[in-house]
Amino acid sequence: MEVNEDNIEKCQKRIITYGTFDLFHYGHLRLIKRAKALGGYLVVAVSTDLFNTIKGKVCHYPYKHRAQIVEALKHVDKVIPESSWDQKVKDIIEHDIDMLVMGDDWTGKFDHLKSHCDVVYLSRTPNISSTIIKMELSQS
Ligand code: C2G
Repeated sequence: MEVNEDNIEKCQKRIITYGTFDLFHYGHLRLIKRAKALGGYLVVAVSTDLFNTIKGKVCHYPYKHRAQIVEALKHVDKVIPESSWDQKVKDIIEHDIDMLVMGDDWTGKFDHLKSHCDVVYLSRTPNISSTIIKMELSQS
């Protein structure tokens, strides 16, 4: 994006998003692309294997592989581990975040962070999830 007086503010916005990103799919990609489009720098916090246990999520792939896939995306500037529900304020401060972006299945859940940064919920991509993929594969 060419930087000029009209979009300099937008270019510099620093965005963060959080997720498991198991069996990386189109819904994950659309979220990441739209999050990046809201600013100029995107941090993605990928849930660790231990944190997924706390979240009650069973992952097909380990953190190392899930993080490497996210890190390889051209839209992503930095990947950090997400190991607890409570790290978001520290992350926002440490990475100088202007905006937290999540899918709207999380609507309202992170409004308490609005005193630290903007909070935006984007529409979830319908009919795709790691769970649906697993179900479809098990039936094929
Ligand atoms: N997502 C989406 N469309 C889908 C599936 C997921 O937009 N069809 C979004 C989710 O809303 C989320 C991101 O992609 O913003 C990652 O989704 P998951 O990997 O399922 O992450 P989740 O288990 O929701 O973890 O602290 C927050 C949690 O770590 C979020």
